[in-house]
Amino acid sequence: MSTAGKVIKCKAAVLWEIKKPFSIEEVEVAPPKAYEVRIKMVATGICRSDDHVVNGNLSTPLPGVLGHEGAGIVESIGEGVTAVKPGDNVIPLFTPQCGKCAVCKHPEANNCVKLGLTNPPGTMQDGTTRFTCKGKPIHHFAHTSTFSEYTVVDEISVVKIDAAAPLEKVCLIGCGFSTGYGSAVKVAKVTPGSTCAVFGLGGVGLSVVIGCKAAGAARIIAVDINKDKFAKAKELGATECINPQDFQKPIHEVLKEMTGGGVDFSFEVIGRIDTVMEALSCCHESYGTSVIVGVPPGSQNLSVSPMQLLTGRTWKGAFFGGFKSKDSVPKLVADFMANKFPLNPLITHVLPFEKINEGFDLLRSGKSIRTVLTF
Ligand code: COD
Ligand code: ZN
Ligand code: ZN
Repeated sequence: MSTAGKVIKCKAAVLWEIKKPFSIEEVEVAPPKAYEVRIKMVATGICRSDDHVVNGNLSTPLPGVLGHEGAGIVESIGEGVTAVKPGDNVIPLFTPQCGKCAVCKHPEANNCVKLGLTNPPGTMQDGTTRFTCKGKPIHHFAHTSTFSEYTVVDEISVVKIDAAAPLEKVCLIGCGFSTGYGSAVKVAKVTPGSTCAVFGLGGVGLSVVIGCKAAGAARIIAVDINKDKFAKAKELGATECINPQDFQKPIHEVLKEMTGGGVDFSFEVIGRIDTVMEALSCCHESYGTSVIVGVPPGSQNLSVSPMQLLTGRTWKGAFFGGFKSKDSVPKLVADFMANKFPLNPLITHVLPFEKINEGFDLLRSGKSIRTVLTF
């Protein structure tokens, strides 16, 4: 029996308030309105940014359905939708691509004006929500809300991918992989033979390592305070691994000594003010490029001497690896299918969706890279 046009009752992980576990609840998911798409989720990864919402470091209206790294199948579409049809395999896009704004029309930029980063409304584009639980409206998160058996997204926040792609793997292309890989190949534009330093070896940082290797870097120095991450980093292309806690002096000095003056490209993939500064300082003062990938909590600001840049450094940052989401995600899926990069090593755990809190515990304890929840 078709569910199109009807309210669907299903399970979702609702975060009622910060610093509390997710509750698996029965929610009602309204049919998609015009230019909206309802998706049956098949798999979703757990990203640190979801945890930043739980611990209060990233603000979004609650109660809400989090999750932004998913893949699924279109269940039904609203009026006017042309980009996808029921039955299509899709990836929801936390960075939309409206195609009409000045950013979307710019050949390089990807931060579509519809992203609404600074003050996320927690709703669909029309200002209302499609989730209800116990009679209360439940907010959306990051245009995606993948921690639900069904979700509704705006047409600008979803893209069709190869029907043959394994959704329980390519869900990582919805965030962690693309964010890291693109930071290396698209934002920094790592060059063959170069030396790179990657701070933070979570799912995103390891994807930076994959990107540096794909771009032909000769040295990839991986930096993390958890040495258990080093074996995987080496497997994916890191040539050296260092733990800042093993040194008396600041790690940027260590890196400068290791590289005769500084690295060509550095990446901060942790989300801390101190490591953003270390990453900037470790790249060569005359020609180094440092890329900010992580976002430090709340309203923390940096204090930096202009001399750091006047000598010739470049300092950059981007969401979603600088990729225009609708244009790039299907291509990245095709590249994965063509074995141009691996995703399997990033997936350390697979759990049924109901065990979502266990998945977050694995991330918090540093035991997982990516847990994929399956529906
Ligand atoms: N020095 C070195 N390494 C450290 C330090 C430190 N002081 N502190 C932590 N680390 C290591 C941890 O041991 C861990 O291995 C790694 O840093 C972080 O990995 P994860 O698994 O916690 O995180 P990821 O890879 O899932 O995500 C990292 C981000 C930087 C993307 C995330 O934390 C973030 O800042 N998100 C906000 C940016 C954003 O919203 N992006 C868009 C959606 S993700
Ligand atoms: Zn993410
Ligand atoms: Zn746009």
